Amino acid sequence: MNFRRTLFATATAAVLAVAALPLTTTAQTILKAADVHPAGYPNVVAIESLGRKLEAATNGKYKLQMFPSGVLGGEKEMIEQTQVGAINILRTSLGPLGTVVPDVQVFNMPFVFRNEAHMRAVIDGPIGQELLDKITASPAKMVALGWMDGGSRSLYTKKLVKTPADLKGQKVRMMGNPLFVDTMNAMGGNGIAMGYGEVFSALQTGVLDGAENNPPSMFTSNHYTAGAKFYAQTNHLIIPEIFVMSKVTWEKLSKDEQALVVKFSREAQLEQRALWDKSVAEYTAKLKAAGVEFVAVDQKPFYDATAPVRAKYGAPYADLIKRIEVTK
Ligand code: GTR
Repeated sequence: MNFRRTLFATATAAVLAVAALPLTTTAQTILKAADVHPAGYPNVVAIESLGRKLEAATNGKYKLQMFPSGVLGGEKEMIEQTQVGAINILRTSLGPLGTVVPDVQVFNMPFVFRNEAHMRAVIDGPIGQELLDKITASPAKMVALGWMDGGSRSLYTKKLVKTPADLKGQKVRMMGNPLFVDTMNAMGGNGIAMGYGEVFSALQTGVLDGAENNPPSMFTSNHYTAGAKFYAQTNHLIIPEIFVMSKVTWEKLSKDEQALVVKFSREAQLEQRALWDKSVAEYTAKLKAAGVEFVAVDQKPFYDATAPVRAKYGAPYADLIKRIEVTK
């Protein structure tokens, strides 16, 4: 065999080998997803499933890479990164989103929902879809993909709190949004806006006397090991959570790919809800086993004390609030 023939045969084999490679090794786009919660948390698990389904349905054209535990920053910073397309898919509370999309503030108001079932009925109905559409249509540069459950937020403090008077002088961490600082101040304490990732050391060093959250977050953030041993069931905030895609990313998808994202988002929402209910029970039990005392409190004084917050933030949305109230 002469040299030129060998060379030709080798080159042909190489071309054929490349042609036979599966699509996954050609142009794969990594979708960066981010969450403040750790791996294994319901919200993180559900977004990872969405990613796996999208990868399979597009023959590996898209692959989701999850950045959990706030490694890309707090929710405020992650929202900013999503707006410019540095994060492609973000799961966040509506809390910090309220400073960017004012229309979501109604959902951030204390005691706007009677209970979690009421909140679910609202987000599952026309109001929920309208709000997702408003976020997408706003200048926030995000496409709202779906809702997630965040349960009810209650107070956890180093000293037992049962009434607004017990909160006097207590420095309590709230999410970064003036509405929440106003809420804590109205409830009787001193609201301090702070990123989720800073709360643990602030509790340890005494910068904070307490914080507020749902049981899965209280457990997975380890806040209960930093001295906050009393969980007073005020249920003052029932804030749904959301997951969004950066508009920069969305606009690069074909219509078919967008339809796949919508379909898998719907499934992710349902998956998270099922996991959420289990995780609340599981983490409540773990907190109790670790010595956290769950204390039933009368919500009425906290509800009454926060009326001015609802009046202030709800004023431009009177019709929407009425529709929420009558939702069964
Ligand atoms: C959690 C919520 C997070 C984040 C966090 C916080 O319950 O899932 O998205 O908002 O609370 O308090 O910052």
